[in-house]
Amino acid sequence: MEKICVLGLGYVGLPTASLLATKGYSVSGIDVKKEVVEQINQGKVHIVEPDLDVMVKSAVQSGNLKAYTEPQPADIFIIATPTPFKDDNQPDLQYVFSAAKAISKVVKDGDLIILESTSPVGTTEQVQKIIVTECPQLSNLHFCHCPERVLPGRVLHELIDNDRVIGGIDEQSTEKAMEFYQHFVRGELLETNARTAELAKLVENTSRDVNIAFANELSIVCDQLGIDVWELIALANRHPRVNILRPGPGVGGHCIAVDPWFIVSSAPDATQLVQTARKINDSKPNWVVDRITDKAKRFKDPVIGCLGLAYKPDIDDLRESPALSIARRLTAMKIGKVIVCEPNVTAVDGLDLLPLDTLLDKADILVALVGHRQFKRIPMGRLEEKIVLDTCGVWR
Ligand code: SAJ
Repeated sequence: MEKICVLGLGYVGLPTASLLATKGYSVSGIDVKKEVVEQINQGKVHIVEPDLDVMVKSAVQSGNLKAYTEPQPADIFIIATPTPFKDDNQPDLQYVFSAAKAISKVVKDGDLIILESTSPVGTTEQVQKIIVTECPQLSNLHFCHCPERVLPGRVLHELIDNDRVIGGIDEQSTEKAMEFYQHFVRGELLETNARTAELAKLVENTSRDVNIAFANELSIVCDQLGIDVWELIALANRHPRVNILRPGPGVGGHCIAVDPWFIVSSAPDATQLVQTARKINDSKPNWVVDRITDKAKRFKDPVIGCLGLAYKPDIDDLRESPALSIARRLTAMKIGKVIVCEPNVTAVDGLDLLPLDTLLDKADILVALVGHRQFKRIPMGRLEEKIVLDTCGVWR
């Protein structure tokens, strides 16, 4: 069976490496962080994902998965390093490019290099250029983009069951990658070229961003016109070909708020809609803070209770969370006492976290920021005599 080398042992790389190891492949997992490598070699995990601990442990115990800080020779290399963006909204590809450089040291003729990291159009070709320049003696290398599409919290299930887009830089590369993925993916494998595969992934998340921006804009329109946005959307969605998404306090997480910028950076003049959607979603937390400030003016010393900090319901992930940024801004503004309930997190620096019951007793103004299931169960009687601002439709 082929040897696999997975570069980047994060939310995508580690589940992929351990899944392949349990399927019988001999897998080396590479990470630049020494402590991550040591932990994995002891069969332990450094990220929270259902059932991943069990899979990594059995992969390591079977001898099929071993972690290193430097790439090992293999037949197939999978790059799953992060692709963040810089302050000027330009993609930061340094981790992908350094993975490509590292692969150059061990790659041989016949090998397949797969880029799974979400990347701007043309990145797979750039990876090819780096490796071919470093290894002029090699003449038969294959390159492919196969974007990851997994939802945090369901990664192990979605790695197997999702359909996958597979785009090689030439037909032979696509064929080789198709043959590999068919060993462990139950979903359909969809053949294309590398540039289309790159844009397809970006477009999936951008489509959501644009549609959420529309819902967010509607919530502002409705606020001005005195119309209930939830009732409005429910009515409009009864049309058989309309499906408006849900407004919220903004868009968080590390994908949907990032990927549209990768399209903008490649085609700045042709992406007015995408850029406007980003601006609308990024400015929604400000709008929420302004609404709360207005309401706080009615009190001398208001207690503002924030419900939720995570970037979406029923998870503990605070990355790029609009709820967290709203709670922090309100605290810094000192317009009253800010208290917070986040059932999935024990403590957050600089914020006063309280149990739900205590928060409900104390708050004059109640701001629902995340639709956690605990909040949905709050009896309506507990909301009486409070000013309630439901930014995400918890009780709808
Ligand atoms: N949100 C709304 N209104 C909605 C839906 C979502 O305001 O109607 C907000 C959420 O509250 C959250 C943000 O958008 O702040 C993003 O949440 P999400 O659940 O839509 O997406 P992520 O970022 O957790 O995961 C996405 C997934 N992409 C899609 O659903 C198209 C996942 O499949 C991708 O693999 C992942 O991004 C990624 O890595 O790109």
